[in-house]
Amino acid sequence: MESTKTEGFTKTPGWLDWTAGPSKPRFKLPPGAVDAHCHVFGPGAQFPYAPERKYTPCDASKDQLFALRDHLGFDKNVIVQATCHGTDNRALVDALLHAKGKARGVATVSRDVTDAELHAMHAAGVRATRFNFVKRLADFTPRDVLLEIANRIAPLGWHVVVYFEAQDLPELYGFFTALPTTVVVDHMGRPDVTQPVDGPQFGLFLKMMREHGNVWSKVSCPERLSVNGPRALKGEQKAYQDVVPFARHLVETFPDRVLWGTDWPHPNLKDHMPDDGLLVDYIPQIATTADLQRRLLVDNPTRLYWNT
Ligand code: 0GY
Repeated sequence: MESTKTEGFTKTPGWLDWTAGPSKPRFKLPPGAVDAHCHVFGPGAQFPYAPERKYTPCDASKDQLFALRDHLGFDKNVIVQATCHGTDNRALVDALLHAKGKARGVATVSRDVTDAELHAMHAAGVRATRFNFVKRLADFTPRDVLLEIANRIAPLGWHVVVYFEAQDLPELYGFFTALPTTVVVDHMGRPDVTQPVDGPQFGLFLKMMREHGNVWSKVSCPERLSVNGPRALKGEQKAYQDVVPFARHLVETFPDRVLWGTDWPHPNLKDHMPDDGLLVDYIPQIATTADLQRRLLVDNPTRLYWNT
């Protein structure tokens, strides 16, 4: 696998490219394991980045993603539309159509998407739409528009994936818990891991999961949430120790509503680019038994994304 350039576009200054030649994980993934959060970027020459994007990444193609999948030992991918492609889902759909049934997708759609477009995306393997509330990544969309979209996609059996910062959850809580579909939260709602697991911030997230059985969480992105991550990377068993209690608590409390993904090619990381092999080796720290690992990596994503 080779890291790439971005043909025809100028990368955001300071952009960290994904790691070429990741290590082989020591942790052997169970058969049928799904990387349930990853992206494709372009290639920009074929699938141009959206004019409204907030960053320009390095290219990360479907073939490079599939090579990573095989190298790490995953069976399948859930590819999530990244904000650098806006509501133009062509790169995502192209990847799905070339995945031989081994990928499903999370698209981003606007209110003027047609029923025919939704059905075509469904046929390609899209099973969800993503609402992004992270202000550095996406412009504000009114809640009534998002609700309208949720009501359009619900009859297809799709769900909604949401991405937000923990400090915004109090304001978003009512909206999330009124959505008519399953709601999957990216990266545990981005907790501040210097605060306690049983403190008020993560407590609100736990309350949402406890009281709303349709809410799921990705226990992904320790490299994004960790404060001491880069240093911890030197000892793989201890990698991202400060994030472990949060993810492990979710896996053990809600074993049937958690998902895990690499987040390859890791957009917008500032300090370090993780070795995806070491990220896989983080999994047994948060899912400590074979049963929890199978639910997290196989049963849950298969039920959510491959049931139709
Ligand atoms: C992630 C995280 C990020 C980016 C996006 O769609 C995106 O651009 O989700 C981020 O910058 O935190 O899940 O890939």
